[in-house]
Amino acid sequence: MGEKAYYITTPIYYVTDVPHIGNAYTTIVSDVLARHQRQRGRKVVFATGTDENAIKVAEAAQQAGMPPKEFVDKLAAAFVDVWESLHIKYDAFIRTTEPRHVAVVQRAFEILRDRGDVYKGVYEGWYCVSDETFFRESEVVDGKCPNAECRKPVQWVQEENYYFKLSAYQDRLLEHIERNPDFLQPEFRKNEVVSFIKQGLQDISITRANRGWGIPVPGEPDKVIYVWFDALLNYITIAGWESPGFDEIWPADIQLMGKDIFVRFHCTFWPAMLMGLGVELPKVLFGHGWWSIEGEKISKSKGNAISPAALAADLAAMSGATNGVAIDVIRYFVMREAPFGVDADFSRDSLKNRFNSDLANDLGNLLNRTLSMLDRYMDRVIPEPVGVALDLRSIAEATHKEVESAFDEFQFSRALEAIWQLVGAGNRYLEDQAPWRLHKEGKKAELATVLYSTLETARMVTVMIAPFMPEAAREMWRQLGIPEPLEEQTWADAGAWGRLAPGTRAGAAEPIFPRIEDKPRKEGRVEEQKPEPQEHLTHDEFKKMELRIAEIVAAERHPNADKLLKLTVSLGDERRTIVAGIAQWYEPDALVGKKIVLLANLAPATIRGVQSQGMLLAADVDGQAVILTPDSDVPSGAKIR
Ligand code: ME8
Repeated sequence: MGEKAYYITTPIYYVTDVPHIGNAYTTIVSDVLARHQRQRGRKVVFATGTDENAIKVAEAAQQAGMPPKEFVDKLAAAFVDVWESLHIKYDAFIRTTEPRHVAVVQRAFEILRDRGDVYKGVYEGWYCVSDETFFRESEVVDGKCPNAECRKPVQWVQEENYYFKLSAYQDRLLEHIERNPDFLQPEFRKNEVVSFIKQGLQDISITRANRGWGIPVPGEPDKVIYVWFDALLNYITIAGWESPGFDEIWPADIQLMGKDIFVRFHCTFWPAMLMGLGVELPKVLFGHGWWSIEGEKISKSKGNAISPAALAADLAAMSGATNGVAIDVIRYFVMREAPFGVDADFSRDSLKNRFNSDLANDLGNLLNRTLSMLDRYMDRVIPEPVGVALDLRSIAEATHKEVESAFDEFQFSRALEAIWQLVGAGNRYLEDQAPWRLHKEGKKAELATVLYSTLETARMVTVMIAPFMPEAAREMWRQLGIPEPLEEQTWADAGAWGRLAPGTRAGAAEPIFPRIEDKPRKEGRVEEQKPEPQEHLTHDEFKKMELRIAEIVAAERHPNADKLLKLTVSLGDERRTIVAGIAQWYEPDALVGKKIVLLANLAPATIRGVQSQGMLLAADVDGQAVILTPDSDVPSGAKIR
């Protein structure tokens, strides 16, 4: 037998519409996990697909005025395209209308019928087409679906149908859950499952009258197989059930889904079906939380079922990042914003904040500043370090272990937090070691160690974040100038300090995550003030001063004066050059990225041949200048009042 693959599944999505950020979420998480496991050297089978035989799919086709087959072909192709655009690299894609799947479903039906697990009866009860779920009378709420995410009217159904003997599996299910503590995750949802099962399981109708769409019951073409019986089996169709090699894929190592389809379908019906078929149960079923958008439920009727690609396009336009990087930012955001398992909200503000602080500032700075210094001081050639930055090295090694254990516990946001602590440590190290000073003082050996250590940190970070942001990581890798392809880097490489080869030439430093700048806010109305006593500045006089926050985007020594620096500052929507007399206390490289207070409407003046359009404010501490910076992140251009 070959090596058992690490098998990851997503739900297969109904092809009623193109994917939105909600479906994209489960698929992104699965992709991140798959990429990480590939780095760990596992053979991975990551599967996703489309659920096409549902009544609601046929209804959606009708509404679109298309024959159902044509409709599902079109939408399945749209799913494939969207996944590709989101950098999803699956190993298998299944459509439930494929003959290989139809054969599995019919065969499973026959086996269970032969065993007596499937029997004929008359079904009379409520059905929700939107959720494709049967409900008991006691569950229906005012004639509506009891699922809080749905609440659509239910229909009364009366048909001769086949039933699956779910009730017979109650005790075995509870026993399996008890004996396998990792089977259902997160822990808090397991309790929900246990109490649902303990309430008593009823047999479940698994056929419907054939209305021209679905998988026919073998030998009874007037009936089709219930879509959930059909859909759940996709997971073993992909693995090649009853074919040689099945054991090399099945059981699934983790099956991921939202909480909406966790308890009833994946934790009850599915394992009972597998028990009936004599197939091993999956190792882990994970029911994650629910995303809302700007505090509201995602729904087509509200028009907020945003496509992730549209969100990325907005982000790219706002920041100037490439589209591919913007996609990765969306991936990063959903993985970082909430611990895996709990509900979360998607808001454009929080996306923008995370982009600016985590990516443009923290990660961007680590790479960009270091590469610019490498360019200026060492002609971009990675130096041979003389010593080892012991603290940084031990933080990097500890981070590597922590990320690995976070992945093993499916705590992806914790993995990212750990990586960002390393990014922060790298940035602090740079500040503390002040390579610009080492350069000035001619301390070549120390400078080599500092730049090498920071770049080595950036290398390790790049490999660790590659599963989350594959394209951005590739761009970082390119700038680091490492010749071996990023895709070939193993998880061990990510944790092994010292792999960065001295002597290689890095690329030019180009910002991968350009900061999103807000337009300065419009001035509000200022209330009338009483005249101030003469010796003070009047309010009107103060009002004349235009004090604003600006970001230093470039800094260099003044060509004609030792004590002056020439700074390029950004006010959000404009850039200016200013000349500041702070060269004795500040190195130009240490200033880039800092926010300052600028007197913006000072008359322009030419100082030693360079025109200065404003004045930087600094405190005078015993004759030494200390520049003023805002206490928290303030957009460039913001007015000071
Ligand atoms: O239920 N937040 O398909 P579906 C988080 N075909 N996740 C969300 C989400 C949200 N707001 N909206 C959707 C089906 N999802 C069946 C599955 S499997 C054998 C059959 C994700 O198209 C989440 O994974 O309604 C949820 O479980 C799934 O999409 C539902 O997709």
